[in-house]
Amino acid sequence: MKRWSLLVVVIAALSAGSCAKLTLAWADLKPDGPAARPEALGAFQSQAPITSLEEWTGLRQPALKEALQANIYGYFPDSYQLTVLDHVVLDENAFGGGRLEEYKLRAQLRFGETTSETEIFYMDVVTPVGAPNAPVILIQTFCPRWDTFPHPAVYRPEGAGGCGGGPATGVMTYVFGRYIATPPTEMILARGYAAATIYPSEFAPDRKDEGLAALKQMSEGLAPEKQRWGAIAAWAWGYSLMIDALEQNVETHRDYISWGHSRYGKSALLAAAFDDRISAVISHQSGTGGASLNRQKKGESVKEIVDAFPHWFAQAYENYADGEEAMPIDQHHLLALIAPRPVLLGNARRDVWSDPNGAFRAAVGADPVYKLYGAQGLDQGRLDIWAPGADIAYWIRPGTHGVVKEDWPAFLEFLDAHFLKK
Ligand code: GTR
Repeated sequence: MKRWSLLVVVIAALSAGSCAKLTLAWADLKPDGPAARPEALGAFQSQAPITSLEEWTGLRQPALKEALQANIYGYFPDSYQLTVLDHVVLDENAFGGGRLEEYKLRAQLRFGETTSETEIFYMDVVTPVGAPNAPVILIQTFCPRWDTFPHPAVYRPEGAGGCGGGPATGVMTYVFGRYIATPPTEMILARGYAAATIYPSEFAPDRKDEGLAALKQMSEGLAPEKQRWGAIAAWAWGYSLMIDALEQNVETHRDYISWGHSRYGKSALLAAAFDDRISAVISHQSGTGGASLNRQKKGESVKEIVDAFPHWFAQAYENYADGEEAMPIDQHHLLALIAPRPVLLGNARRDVWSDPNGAFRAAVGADPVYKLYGAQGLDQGRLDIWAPGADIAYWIRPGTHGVVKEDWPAFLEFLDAHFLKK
């Protein structure tokens, strides 16, 4: 596909939701709306309230994971195996001080008795020179990886377009911010972090028909059709695959941070909830199906998201379109499963479509689980008190949906507060 036509597709996809539906509304900076239900540590299904950490990890965590899969995201594979088909160093000194490597990957997965495999996909990793064990920020975005890490050695198929480049980059960044397609890799490296990226559409396409077909092909052995995984779950699994690739032949433990904006903010949270190897999460403007509560929300409803993106979630989520009150779980449970690990929830005041208040209410709802671990949890009573060292750090800035110039400095401040002290 030519660059301009791909750009049109990307902008149309993005505009279909948040951008076109931006209102002139502002998120209230005071917490607003009812508390998250059911309480994270309260009675749940047939379970009595949780009174100890043992009960939380032994009983409640598995019940919540089951409920999230059954009602919202669909099921992860029963088992899987990643194969590194190739691994090469592309440049010993890229982006002003990073070792750039490329991995060629494929995963075999099993649902029930049926095995399948993904398409081949690629991962690029840039690590600060001389710091092979630096914490790694795992990045997934809307853009092919040659846009995430623009470097002549990063594989770009003949004639392939992308999100950016030339005037197209100008349009994208004007609408969605300086870092929408390309993160500040030099800044990330200079602060002592490595970064890895995949373009998850390579194995779970972010397009309705192709996406649904690929998701089905990969999970053919799953019996209940309505609980087949959606792309958000497949992308979340993609974060685990990235770690698997990075862990091969490595003996030292590294910290991994799942990073995602918007739809990938949803999957970055889900990845951490299901994969303990993720040490922290940066989930920016994740909205519905991410950090924002389903019940009594402002912005995008369950009906709006499942109508616009039928390939993102399990069909079971559609049961709650115009019926959010009937949901047995809500998004504070997703955040609670990440406890006690640090999570940053990024928001913007004019991005009411993503419901900053609903995300704050979810953070308040997850907080008792952090406290159960003896962690500090949320350390702010309003949306606009930035506490990067808190375990649930809630960031809100002026402006709209996108990744703008003040976002990455805030993300790195959060990481420094949690990882430099180690
Ligand atoms: C929108 C969608 C949001 C958010 C966003 C994005 O269209 O309504 O839930 O995920 O896309 O990913 O940019």
